[in-house]
Amino acid sequence: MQHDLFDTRAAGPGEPRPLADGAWHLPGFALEGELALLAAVAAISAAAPFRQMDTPGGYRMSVAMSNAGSLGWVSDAHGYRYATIDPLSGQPWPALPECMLQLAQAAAAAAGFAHFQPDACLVNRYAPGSKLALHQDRDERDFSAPIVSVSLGLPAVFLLGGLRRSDPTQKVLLQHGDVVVWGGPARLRYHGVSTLKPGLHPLLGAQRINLTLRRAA
Ligand code: MD3
Ligand code: FE
Repeated sequence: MQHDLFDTRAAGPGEPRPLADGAWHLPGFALEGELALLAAVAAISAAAPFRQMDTPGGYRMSVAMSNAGSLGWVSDAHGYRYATIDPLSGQPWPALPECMLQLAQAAAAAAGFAHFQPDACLVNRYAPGSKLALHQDRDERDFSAPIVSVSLGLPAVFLLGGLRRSDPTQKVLLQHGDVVVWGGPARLRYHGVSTLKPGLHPLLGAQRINLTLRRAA
């Protein structure tokens, strides 16, 4: 068998790589637990089905979303907010799966953020053609907590901007199993996801799933 010393993907997760001040890319960090994560996503979406939310500006998002944890992010004609109840079911969101909590805490610690206590996991589902416009995540109470993102399925081009919407963006390819920790000065940077290209992932088929673990309250 041929091994490439410089291919961390073949050897499993390597060192966190700095993406920006406060942002750390952990390529392949979620690979070891991928099957547990996929089972957890299936359980979440069975209780709280993926749905395309409406924006206060009157658009329907192309990304379909669900949530786990004591709080879930919702958007409708009235605005964006965190809510304890899934408006679709009238029930609390499913509990944050232990495998997601463990992964998020381990990734945050590897990036230098000790004691990360997420209470929300937003689950985004991209079909080919879906995209996420440039935005800031600022509906959380405490911006000193990082956000941990986990990419599963088809690869996507992630766009990382600056603190102003007009700042230039850099492209980062996020692949199945990649984790990124966004904290400190990176926490309020604008970011988005380019239109997902068609493809078939061996485990997930024609989709990309992104988990973002957050401290919302
Ligand atoms: C940079 N999700 O759910 S994850 C989101 O791939 C979101 O679905 C994207 O943006 C996705 O809000 C990107 C990477 C990410 C998440 C949160 C961030 C990057 C971030 C917060 C601040 C800066
Ligand atoms: Fe975001």
